[in-house]
Amino acid sequence: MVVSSRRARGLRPKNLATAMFFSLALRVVAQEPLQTLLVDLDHRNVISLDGDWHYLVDQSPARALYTSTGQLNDRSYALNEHPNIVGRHNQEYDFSTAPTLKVPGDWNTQVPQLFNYEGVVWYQRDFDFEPRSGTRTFLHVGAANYRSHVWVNQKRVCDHEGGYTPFDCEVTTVLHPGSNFVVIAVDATRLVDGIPSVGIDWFNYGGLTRDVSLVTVPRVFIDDYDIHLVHSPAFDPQKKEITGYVHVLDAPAATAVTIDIPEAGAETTVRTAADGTATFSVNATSLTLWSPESPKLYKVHVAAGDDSLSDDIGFRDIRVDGTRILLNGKAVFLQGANMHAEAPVRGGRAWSQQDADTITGYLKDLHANFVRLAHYPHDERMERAADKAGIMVWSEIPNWQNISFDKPEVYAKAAAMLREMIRRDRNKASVILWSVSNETPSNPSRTKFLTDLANEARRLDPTRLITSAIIGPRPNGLEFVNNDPLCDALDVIGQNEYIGWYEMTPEDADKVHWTLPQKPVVMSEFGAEAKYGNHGATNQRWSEEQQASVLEHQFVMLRKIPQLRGVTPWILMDFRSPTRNIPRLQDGYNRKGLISEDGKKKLAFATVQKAYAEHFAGKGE
Ligand code: GCB
Repeated sequence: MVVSSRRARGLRPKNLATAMFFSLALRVVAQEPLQTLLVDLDHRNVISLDGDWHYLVDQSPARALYTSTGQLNDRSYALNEHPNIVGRHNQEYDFSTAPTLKVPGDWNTQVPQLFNYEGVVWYQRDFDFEPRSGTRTFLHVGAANYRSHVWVNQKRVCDHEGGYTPFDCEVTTVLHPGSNFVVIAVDATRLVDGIPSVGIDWFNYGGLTRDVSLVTVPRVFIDDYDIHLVHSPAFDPQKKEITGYVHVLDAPAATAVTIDIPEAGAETTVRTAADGTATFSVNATSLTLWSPESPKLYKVHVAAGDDSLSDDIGFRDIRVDGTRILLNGKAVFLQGANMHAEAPVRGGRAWSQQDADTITGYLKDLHANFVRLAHYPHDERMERAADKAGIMVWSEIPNWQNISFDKPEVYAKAAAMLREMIRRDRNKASVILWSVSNETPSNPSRTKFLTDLANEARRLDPTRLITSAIIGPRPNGLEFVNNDPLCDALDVIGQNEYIGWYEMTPEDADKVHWTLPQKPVVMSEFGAEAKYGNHGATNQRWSEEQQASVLEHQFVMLRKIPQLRGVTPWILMDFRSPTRNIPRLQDGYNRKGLISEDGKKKLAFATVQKAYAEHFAGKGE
């Protein structure tokens, strides 16, 4: 979500008490509706700003970022002035001689002293630029965790809250020919009213964690589109119609927009309405639908005025029929795994093509056709890789466990993150599920918050299914009954449980009985921890044998759930979590991975692999 800097600058506290209040208020920035967000950035010609950035650490209370009265300070490091060694001594920072961090990348795994650092880091780099008349330029940040404040040539161009979605800052009027500079303050401080909130079971990697680039577009340009297979009330395999919209920002009414998909024999030209949107529908005479068996992607060309771009898009139909999930009209069972955006082997936040390819490779090896990207949107390369590999995706916003559900401003943040996630990924065939939350405690304000969010997701994208991972309630003996009212708002129920690890014995699973809503259910988390190489009996905690045994018993239980349509064990790979501190067993990692963080497969990998190869985990109908 991009937040107006005017709003932040407008705060005028009078005394220290008010200053404290405003300082807190700044941490709960009021949200604006989504501002420009360029889609398909990875297919545009950009000037990459990846590479070495100078950095300075601004330890709490972040005296360079905030003034003594709690306002955001536009006149400190943001000015990027150099120290006055000879004359009056008033600048005690200098980016040009400061050390560097690689962008993209978290700061935690690059600088040992910053490993546990969760405050503010200032980034700076110079770049050359030649403005072209009749164009607009945006600074695009793929993701920065958690809040960002961006200045270009000393002028604040935007502020953003949210660690896992992209944002664009318009910089057209602040750039000049020749050398320019950008300063970004990234604040990874956890916030009670943030999303996620303060308590999380993953590593709070800070920094410019995804690509940063400059993108120049014509003055009137394509900022958004949605190009999908027609979603009629009933799926008709003969109806090969592609439909959607293209939005052209600042387009005069009746601007011509062309959508061309040569390989599908589909081409049409339509005209924008007054709001810049051009809706279209075109018959695609020859169209192979996207599926895990045949992940066909088509080159799609979109053009309007002086702007044009291409994308690789798959076309498929996903819907629910009673308790079944239908992909292109056929019942499908989702065999998957959870995954955090953690880089295999290298460690740290995942962002590279190699990271995405390695993770996709693990999933293919597992015979998976599905992945739950927990608990926040991952790097776009991951969805692109899933599109190509034929892996269906559950994508989630970080409404994790305890969130300030009673606060309208927090709802605004969640809604903005949802919109940013959907906008970035709505043209990816692999994405079939939007998840609004994970394991939130049931109460009226939470249920209203998440129901509203689910409805918002459905309004924005009626072609996909809406889900959430539900936890509890506590079992009554061997009876597990899900009567969470949030389920009414969902198309597919995600159900988490840890029988055999946090509760009961692994064998108890064989006798457990589930009562679940009459909707398709994905068992979205289950599993146990094991340290790779730690061998022992099946009843020995932390052994690979026990982890495998827990999963075997899980499959016995899962097969008996009539409406089970998918499984995603927790989790594909061990991941860093600062709260997991048992020496020698955890050492800062959640060890429920089927694979260790350095890429070694535990016995449980083979257990799941076999279940998937034999389609033992469950059936599509
Ligand atoms: C859960 C959470 C997940 C944790 C996992 C665990 O229920 O959804 O984020 O990491 O359990 O390992 O405890």
